[in-house]
Amino acid sequence: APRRTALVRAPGPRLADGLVSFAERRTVDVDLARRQHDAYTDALRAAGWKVRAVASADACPDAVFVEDALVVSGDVAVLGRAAAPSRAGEAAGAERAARDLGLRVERIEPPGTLDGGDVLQTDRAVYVGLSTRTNEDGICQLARLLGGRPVVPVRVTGALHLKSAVTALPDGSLIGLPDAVDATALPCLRVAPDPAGAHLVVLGPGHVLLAASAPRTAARLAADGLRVTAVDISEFEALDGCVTCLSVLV
Ligand code: CIR
Repeated sequence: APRRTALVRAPGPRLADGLVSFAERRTVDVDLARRQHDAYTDALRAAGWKVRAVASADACPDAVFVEDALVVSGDVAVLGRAAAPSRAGEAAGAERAARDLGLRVERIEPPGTLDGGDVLQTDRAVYVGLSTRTNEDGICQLARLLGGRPVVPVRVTGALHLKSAVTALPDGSLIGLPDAVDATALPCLRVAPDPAGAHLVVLGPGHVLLAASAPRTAARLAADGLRVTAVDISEFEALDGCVTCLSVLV
């Protein structure tokens, strides 16, 4: 039976010190971020997901972006390897959470680096961003560990991670910002009408979670017949985060 567990990690006390490479640096309101995180997990619960907390990593400001620490495919959890030194301490809690779920744990070894935010899984393929965070060696290791699933590297130039620019709809088709990536590797990429992008989480059949910053995309997807839940994640977007990075759906 499919598990329906969402792993999340609550924002830590140092959230406002998180890394910023693309967003314009501004002060992060940590209390507001906590409320936004609560609303995000409420949306997951309302869609039927059992929310489980990953142990906190309070020394790591970016630990809330839990999807970067592990990639789950079937019964395997691959622990990422952070290129950003300040994020190295996030792996231990992610590993414990994966073991608690009964997953087989594998890891990306040096010199490989890989953030889960670069790993976009569809039924057809696993697209992996070649980014400032994920290198070729990390992609090759992931391909071996996922044993036989087709892995397609995608160069990412205009975003932090592949999934900050491109995600998949419930039918597996791709949507996002073609100018932020090498779109030649991405078949039939639908252009998201919101300049901020349109990363989304598939909550269930025909149901997607979108950031409130993508209202035009939300309207179009609703017109297509999808059920759209929108959440305001402004304080995470200020730290280059998006809806995908706040959870790992197992
Ligand atoms: C970082 O730069 O690592 C964090 N401030 C943001 C990580 C966002 N993660 C994601 O999109 N998967």
